Amino acid sequence: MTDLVTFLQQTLKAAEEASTPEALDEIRVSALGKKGFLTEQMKTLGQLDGDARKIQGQELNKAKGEIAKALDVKKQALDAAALDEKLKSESIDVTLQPSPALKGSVHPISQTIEEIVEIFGKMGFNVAEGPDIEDDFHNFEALNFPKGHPAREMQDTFYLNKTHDDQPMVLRTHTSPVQIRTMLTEEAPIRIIVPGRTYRCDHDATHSPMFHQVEGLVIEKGIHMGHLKATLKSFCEQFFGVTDLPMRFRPSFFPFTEPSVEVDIGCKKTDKGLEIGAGEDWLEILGAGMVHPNVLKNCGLNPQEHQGFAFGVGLERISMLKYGMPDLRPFFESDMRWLEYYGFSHQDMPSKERSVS
Ligand code: 2U9
Repeated sequence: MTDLVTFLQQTLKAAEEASTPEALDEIRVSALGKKGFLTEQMKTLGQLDGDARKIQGQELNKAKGEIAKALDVKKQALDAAALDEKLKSESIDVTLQPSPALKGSVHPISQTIEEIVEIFGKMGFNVAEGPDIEDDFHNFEALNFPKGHPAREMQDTFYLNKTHDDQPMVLRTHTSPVQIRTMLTEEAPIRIIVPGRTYRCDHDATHSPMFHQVEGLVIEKGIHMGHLKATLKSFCEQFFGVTDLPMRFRPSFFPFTEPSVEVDIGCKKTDKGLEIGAGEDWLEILGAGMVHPNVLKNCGLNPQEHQGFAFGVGLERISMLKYGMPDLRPFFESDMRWLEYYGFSHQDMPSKERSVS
């Protein structure tokens, strides 16, 4: 008993005098730890009998409680003193320059979309948008891709589990379903461009499973290939900033246009890079054609009465050509260093005051 009283007094005194949290921990371990004094005392209770065991047990528990409380009180006092000290030593220098605000930049894809919207806006085109998840009718059927037609395989498709009206749902493989929706709901004349995300099951150094397109559609009475060529020439000259840009229209095939063309611009490939508008080389930049009569019929138009042209361009590809970007992959990696290097400031964005809605 005397041992316990002495131990308790000494421990409470040590706790009171402790000057660091580490010192308090040491006291806690030597008194209350697994091999601490009080724990060892508890183990000897079994050797006592009856009342003696009961009294000694109560004394030990009381001592434990007092020590634990003293340690907690001291811990709080030490913590408060440490905080006081820290606050006193830390002063704020109000004369320091504020750290510069983080400035974002415009992603090259957004910049390119804005530039294209600006150019076509001046030619009287409106911007149309639609859903990324489409049904089979709008993505394929209406665009003259009949079921089981091998042309569907030209566009490796992401199919979703969901169906709508028993039709498979897909991630749109092109922005063309938006043109179908527009033709089904709006009267001719129609002049739209459709920028947006598109998806194909394809992933390598030059293909990303998600990429961007801008497609265009004009539906008007008497529209012909001459209008298509003039529109695309004007677009390419403005976009690449080259007058009298050499252009080549090569016959091609798409299910939704007839005749169809692939369009090249003249360029020169040098050690230093690509010079657009000069030289003997050709670079493919877009596809186009006259809207197929079946597509017009699928949208309730009479091909004898209405004609139209359409075109499609891959945004990553023409951004890379225009801004000399060597690799497709960083477009979607969100690496801030790439964005700082290739991104645009908001001042570079074309005017927001334009004729498109
Ligand atoms: C409707 C009718 C016709 C859109 C067209 C292309 C040709 C074309 C490619 C360019 C690069 C896709 O991203 S890419 O791989 N596109 O070559 N697109 S004609 O024709 C349409 C669209 C909608 C109703």
